[in-house]
Amino acid sequence: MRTVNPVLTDPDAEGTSPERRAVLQERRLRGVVDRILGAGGVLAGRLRACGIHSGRDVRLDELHLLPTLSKRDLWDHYPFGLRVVEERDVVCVHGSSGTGGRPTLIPYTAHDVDVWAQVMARALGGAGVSARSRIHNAYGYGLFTGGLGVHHGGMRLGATVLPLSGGMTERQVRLLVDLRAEVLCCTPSYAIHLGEALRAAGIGPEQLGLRVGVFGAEPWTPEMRRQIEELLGLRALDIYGLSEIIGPGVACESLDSEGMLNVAEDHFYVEAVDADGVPVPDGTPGELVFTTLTKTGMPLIRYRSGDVASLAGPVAGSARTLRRMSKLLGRADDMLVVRGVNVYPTEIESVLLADERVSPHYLVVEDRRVASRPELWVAVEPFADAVDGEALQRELTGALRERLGIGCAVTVVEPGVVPRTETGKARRLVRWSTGDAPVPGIG
Ligand code: DLL
Repeated sequence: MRTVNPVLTDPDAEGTSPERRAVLQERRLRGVVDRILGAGGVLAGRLRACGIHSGRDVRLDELHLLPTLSKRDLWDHYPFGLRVVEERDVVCVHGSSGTGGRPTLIPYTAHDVDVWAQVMARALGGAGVSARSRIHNAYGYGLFTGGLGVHHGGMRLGATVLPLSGGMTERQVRLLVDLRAEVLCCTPSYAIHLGEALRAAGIGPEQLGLRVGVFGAEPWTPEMRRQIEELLGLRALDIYGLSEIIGPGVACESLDSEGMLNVAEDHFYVEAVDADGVPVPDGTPGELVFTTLTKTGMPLIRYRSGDVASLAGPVAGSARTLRRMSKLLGRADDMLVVRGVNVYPTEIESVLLADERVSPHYLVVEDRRVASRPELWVAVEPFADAVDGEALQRELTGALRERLGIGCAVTVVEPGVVPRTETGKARRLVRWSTGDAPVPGIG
């Protein structure tokens, strides 16, 4: 296979040898442990309980022996109980609305924002973005880290950021045509929404200047990638992150990373672990656990992300030496158990969108109205009204049984029936225990 020689935005960080990086990681790990202990809060108490009284007591190759933190710890100490700096050192707060209406808030220092800008600049640089590029940024601006994360990184690169935020699709269509941005940043579901709006307005990809898209914040499959690339005429790359760690830029696919995402592991040390928290070998899916090596506002040691992916080394022979993670398989808590078979919604998406007739508007419904007999429903919208719904239903049911081993009830619904998101993250999975069907026509 041809080796691409990438242009690295930050060659010292992205291209150093793994051995030298490990030395840096360990030094930074000791530094962050000292900062946490010095602050003397909840996190310091946890470390002391494990016999750690100084940064010198930790080693990178023994990090996996420390206990993990999870979202529960953030909720228990809401809003800022895990902060390790004085309030006056906090320059902004981000977070996510979270599930069950419980927000997670993250305090950032100026140093944290600087690290964020750095990793986002690298991520965009790996997608071929340069000081000459225009970035159409349709990630939401707000507490959500998508909008401002891309904004910081784009500005750091010297590119021109167009801060569209989410929504007001008509205006976005207009500006995509008028300003001919080369780079589109938004959630993959909004990329589809924009693409469909462009198509409805009779605007083809050739009338746009788009070359590359950096899409993330929600799960999406290679099949969805194909649809986005076709709709918008660009190369679609995946970006991953979570506000607890920094936001987007924790990991990002580059033009040369062969479908996996380069982890900014000089700032965020990554492990993939099994259900007991024990690291799994490269190539085996596990829950991603992150340790922030340079954060100062709210550093986290061994934070369980809930996200499932596998890890790998760099592409052989590449100048980029960072470890990589696969596209996300799903969230540990999104795993569905259908009559004994474990399956993630993304695996269902792969089967659905491999069928040319199926649009990316679908919803998986886990029907738990009878707790002892959970059922799985999949509502799909075809691209056109003219599709033979019954045949499609039969064939998709067969494909899901054959490829994933699951029996579920596929329902083909009218175009426009599956709820859309104009802003924010698409909802692909609904758990249904009482009340009306989440989509008409199922149940
Ligand atoms: O979603 C940060 C982000 C913004 C990433 C823009 C990429 C682009 P949160 O709102 O805190 O942060 O949500 C984090 O979203 O734990 C994953 O479950 C999911 N997620 C993020 N990126 C991806 C991705 C931002 N590329 C949670 N693929 C994470 C799948 C993703 N899921």
